[in-house]
Amino acid sequence: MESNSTPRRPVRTRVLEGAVGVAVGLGAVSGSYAAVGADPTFIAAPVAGWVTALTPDAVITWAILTLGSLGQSLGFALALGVSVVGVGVVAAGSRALARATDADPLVRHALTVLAVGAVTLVLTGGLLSAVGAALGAGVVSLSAHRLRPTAPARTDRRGFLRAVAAAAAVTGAGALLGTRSGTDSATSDVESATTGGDTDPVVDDLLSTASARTLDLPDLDPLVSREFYQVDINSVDPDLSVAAWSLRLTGAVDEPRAFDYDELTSLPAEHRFVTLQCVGDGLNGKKIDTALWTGVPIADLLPDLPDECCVMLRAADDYYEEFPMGALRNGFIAYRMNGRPLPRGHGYPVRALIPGHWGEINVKWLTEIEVLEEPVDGYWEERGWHGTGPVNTVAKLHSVSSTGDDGRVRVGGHAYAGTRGIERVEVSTDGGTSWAEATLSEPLPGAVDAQTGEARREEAEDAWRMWAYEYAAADPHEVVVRAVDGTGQLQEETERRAFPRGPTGWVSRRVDPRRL
Ligand SMILES: Nc1nc2c(c(=O)[nH]1)N[C@H]1C(S)=C(S)[C@@H](COP(=O)(O)O)O[C@H]1N2
Ligand SMILES: [Mo]
Repeated sequence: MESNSTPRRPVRTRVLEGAVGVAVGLGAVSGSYAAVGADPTFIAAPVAGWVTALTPDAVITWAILTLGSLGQSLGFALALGVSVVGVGVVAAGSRALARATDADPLVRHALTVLAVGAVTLVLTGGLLSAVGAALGAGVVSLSAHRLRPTAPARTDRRGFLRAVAAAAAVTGAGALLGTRSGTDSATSDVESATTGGDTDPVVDDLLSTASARTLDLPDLDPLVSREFYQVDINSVDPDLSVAAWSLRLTGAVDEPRAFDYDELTSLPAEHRFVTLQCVGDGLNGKKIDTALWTGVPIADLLPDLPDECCVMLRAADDYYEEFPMGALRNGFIAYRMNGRPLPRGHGYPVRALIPGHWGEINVKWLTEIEVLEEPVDGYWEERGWHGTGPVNTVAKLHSVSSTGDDGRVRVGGHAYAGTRGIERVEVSTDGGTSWAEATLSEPLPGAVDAQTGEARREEAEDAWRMWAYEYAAADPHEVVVRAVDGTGQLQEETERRAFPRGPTGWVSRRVDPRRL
């Protein structure tokens, strides 16, 4: 037996013990994942929150612009690593403590398991997650150090190898179990909405109209996106229950109020096609999509909003965005998407849709509408963005193909100008010297009363259109596109990057007809 009077332990032993600690950490993180899946109580979720909070804003902005969703994955990978090492240090520390007190092998394990469980519980507030972490840690710790009373307290190479094997096994099992339990409650797939069989005939009708008005070009999303982009500040999204959810009206109001989910959904509902675009989108990027949303207009939910300058929307992920009251008055509170409950990643159970404005104020997991007397900065504005305003006008170019007829080229894409609408799209096939008008898809239908199916507007007030243009060309040339919005204003030509007010410029692309 060792005692605490033995001051020096061989370096090799200490290295092996540290490595076993990390393996125990891996077991704990995997155990937590096996128990709760991609849930906010998964141990890496709060750690990811700190990683984001401690990362300088300039780095976050750079990551959004240059790495896109890869940046988010890297951030989460870093959080996983920090969690593994952090729990590993706790495990190794508790073991060292047990050794110093000459505890017997069973007590040493128990102390490690308890320490890991307690730390996980404190970090996540999730009992199930803590139990999973403790079990995962226990399995690895037991593999490294056998329970026999005669077992040496020292970690040897064979113990270390057993720990690595156990950690690998627990990680594999965790990945399998956790991924199964952590799947989204709903999906934004239009396919599954339309083939679900239990969908609303009014919704079916609107989605069929959208598909009939879609211009059929290769590589292009239809008018209702097949997959909707997702951008938010979370590595693990909130997982809210309808029963516990409520929407509070607070701040500069005569009387604060709250609505629960039943109250909200018992109000007359409306279906609306709405496009969202992220202010961090690339000029010809794809962080722009359209869906059919069901919900309640703010004007029906809160007809008597006070005459203050602004509002702050707050959400369950501690996200907050401020913008003018006028924009909220035209807003919409959505709880269904393409005929299905709002998917978790898009704000389940309820999100805001603010016509014509950048995605960032379309707050997901919405819990509070705070009326303000003075403007203040929201989450992204505190980080240098100015993303609360109306979107810029843009025509994207995502489809270039040969029509099949010799020497004929067809180009196309989507065009969007928020509530200003698209008047026309112009295409140049000579680098911007001469321009021709593209064909536009018919506008999507306007808002529809969900009960009666009656139209409340003729055309969607905040949705993209598709454009297409066909021409003859034999030699390489440069295609440029630009949109004119519903007020007659031409899309801004000066190229500017997304930060801080959204990208501007005309999309152009070199086309070689011989390579199509
Ligand atoms: N609660 C919450 N709402 C949010 C965000 C967020 O991080 N948290 N991100 C915003 C941003 S920047 C955009 S572009 C849109 C994206 O909506 P989507 O993920 O449904 O496409 O959500 C907005 N709403
Ligand atoms: Mo965004």
